[in-house]
Amino acid sequence: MGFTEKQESLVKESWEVMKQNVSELSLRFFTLILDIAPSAKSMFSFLKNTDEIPQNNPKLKAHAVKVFKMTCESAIQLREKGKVVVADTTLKWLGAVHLQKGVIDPHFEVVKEALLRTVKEAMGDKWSEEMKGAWTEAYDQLATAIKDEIKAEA
Ligand code: HEM
Ligand code: ISQ
Repeated sequence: MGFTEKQESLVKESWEVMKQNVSELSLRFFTLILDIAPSAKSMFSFLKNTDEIPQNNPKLKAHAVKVFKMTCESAIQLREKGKVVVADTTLKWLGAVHLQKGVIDPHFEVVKEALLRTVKEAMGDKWSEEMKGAWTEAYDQLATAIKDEIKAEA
């Protein structure tokens, strides 16, 4: 529960580093999702009719960046407001999108694993158990909010 100042700074710090390399990391993040759960591929509209993960797909990049950013920003809001808040959109809308795409609870574990591995690879020496804990907490809070919304709308 909760999100400490230290955790917030760890998430912010890693996001600052990852920002510089966001195209590559977005692709890596998505590749990891499909490595862990190949069947998830068919859910993504931007991958329909392609056999491979497009190496330079602007839609894929934009989506993946949003997910990264949202996790980071909602972590910050979590400290400031004490609840999950997402920018540009609403949790209701996020719930609706994921419900419609057939996203279920176990998928969230897949995305979590892929996210943590992406951050780990990106941070290299700076990666620590504490940083892992911070990203885990940030992601779990956001994931729980989306899952609750999916359940409310289903
Ligand atoms: C769409 C975020 C978890 C699959 C989206 C969109 C956002 C988002 C922002 C809308 C993208 C856009 O229209 O620009 C998140 C966040 C997650 C999460 C923050 C976790 C905290 C998941 C999981 C899955 C998933 C677990 C299942 C593997 C999808 C799919 C779409 C989508 C299939 C629709 C993409 C399309 O074809 O247009 N997600 N997502 N998401 N998400 Fe997630
Ligand atoms: C949407 N939701 C979750 C994860 C994603 C990764 C890449 C592109 C879109 C995504």
